[in-house]
Amino acid sequence: MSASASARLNRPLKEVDPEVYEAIYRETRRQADTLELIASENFTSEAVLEATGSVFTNKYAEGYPGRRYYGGCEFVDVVESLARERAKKLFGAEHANVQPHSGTQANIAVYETVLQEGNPVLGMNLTHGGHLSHGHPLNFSGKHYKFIPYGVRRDTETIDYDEVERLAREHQPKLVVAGASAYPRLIDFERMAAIAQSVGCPFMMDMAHIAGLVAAGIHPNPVPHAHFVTTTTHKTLRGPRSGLILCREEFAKALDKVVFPGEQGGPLVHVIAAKAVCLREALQPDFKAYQQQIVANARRLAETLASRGFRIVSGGTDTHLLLVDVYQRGIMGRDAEAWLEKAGITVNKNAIPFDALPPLKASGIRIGTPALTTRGMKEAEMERIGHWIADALEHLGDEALNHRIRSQVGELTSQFPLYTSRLAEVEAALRAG
Ligand code: DSN
Repeated sequence: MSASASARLNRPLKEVDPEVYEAIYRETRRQADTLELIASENFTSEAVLEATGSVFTNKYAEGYPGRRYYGGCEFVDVVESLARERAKKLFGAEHANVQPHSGTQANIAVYETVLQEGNPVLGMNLTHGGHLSHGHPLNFSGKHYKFIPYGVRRDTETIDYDEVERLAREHQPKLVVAGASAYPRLIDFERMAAIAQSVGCPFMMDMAHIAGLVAAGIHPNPVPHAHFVTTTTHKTLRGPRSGLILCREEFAKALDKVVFPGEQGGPLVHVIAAKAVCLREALQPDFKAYQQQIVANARRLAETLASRGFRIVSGGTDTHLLLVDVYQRGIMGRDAEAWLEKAGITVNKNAIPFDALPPLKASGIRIGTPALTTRGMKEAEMERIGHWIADALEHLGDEALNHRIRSQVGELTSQFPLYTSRLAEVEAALRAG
């Protein structure tokens, strides 16, 4: 390489693009200095970040290991095979496809594998905790298939399996989909599989939120019960932002063909490498302790908020997340989210079952513990945070109090440092000008 080409390739980001460099720095600071309680977020390891930022981003690799449409894929094959084998081992699956770029793309791939346009499908109602890609009318899923939504019971706020059974009998679906993005309770996989079987269709479980809990064996595993299991890899599983699909061998060929060439071109090999890393991390013994702590933390947070008079949807949690009915205290989810953000506490507004408010206002907030548990926080910290949330919401508009909570949040986050070497490096560079 000529000296000038080498100089061009090796210029650091802060010189090439100071605006992006600064945004990355500020985002790293934001993540480190606030309390991240968005249930679907987490902090990946430096190892995962390193793989995500690797030279595999340069590589085209359409096809699958050993059958590519490009030369130079021998090391791509290594990382994709590692990711596939680790995913199979971790979840006890017969087949894994690690190429989907996201959970939604993983779901679309399953739909395309087993459904024809317009087929009836059962999926959980978004407003009861489901996901956009489980049949929302504005989403691909709702536009191309006839999704029939099921939900939770009014009294228990847990899935109404009798309703699922009744809807299955009535609509004879070609696929039953389970899984949720705001449901704090265990899902009865056996019952859902039996319902699908009773009408002769496959059962798909989207375990995006709970994949880490499942991997650690502290949540029932859907794989023995479901024909397809989809997931994202960046939530409780703590990997890069991406997706994957597990399925039974009988569907492997058809599914692979739908993912490529059916719906994707070149896979994101750098992200597949990072998925391999996170799956290896999830196979280590300490991952189980981490996942157990996530659940213990969510429970303590729920208990603390309940002790302050906040209604917890379904009365508590079995998982990493809880839904708080803030509107019962006269506060819209939208306002709670904004006010807590000012105090350095990041949550998201969320519809609660049978919500009287539209989704952009929402009666609830969703709170999750995967990210703070990654930082090493335990029950004692959850109790403090629960009281700060209650204090802030009980005194909505009290700027002085919110400011005091923000300072205490800052003190707490500094005791649980995050991405310190990254921050130190950038801060040294900024000081040096
Ligand atoms: N948007 C994600 C969540 O926050 O749950 C699901 O895709």
